[in-house]
Amino acid sequence: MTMPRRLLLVNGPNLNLLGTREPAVYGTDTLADVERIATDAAAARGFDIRAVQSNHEGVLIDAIHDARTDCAGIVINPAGLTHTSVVLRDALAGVGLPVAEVHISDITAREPFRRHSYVADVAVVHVVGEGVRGYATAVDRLVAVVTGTADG
Ligand code: DHK
Repeated sequence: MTMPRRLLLVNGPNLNLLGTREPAVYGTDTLADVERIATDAAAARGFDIRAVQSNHEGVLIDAIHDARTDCAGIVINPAGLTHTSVVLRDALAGVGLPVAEVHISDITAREPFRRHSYVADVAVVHVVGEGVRGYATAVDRLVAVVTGTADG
């Protein structure tokens, strides 16, 4: 089967509030802005994006499972589930697609409980602290991985 030129973009709990949520931490761009940034970055490389955001872990897991059939990789900001969710991590590991983990803020420089990510070691790309532009970075680097053009 030829590789699908599609990425799944997953945004976790509370990211629907982007734009008004703690703007000093997350900025004023909205979830729609984030999805457009990722879509534009993907389109520049001949990929499209299927975007999902949910405040419900099971919805995110179902979307990750569905990606097996028609996506080449997954860009995910698991939000607070980063620091709590074994089941989300297991879903990502289970589908076996390359994963890019992105965080708007620098999770290494905030409260200690944000420093651990259950997703980090199942992701091949990690982007933190670049604001919403980090989604474009994550798309660029994940496309390089899935197309075999990453320089390691
Ligand atoms: C978003 C969240 O909602 C937090 O729970 C994470 C992440 C950080 C972000 O920076 O995008 O700790």
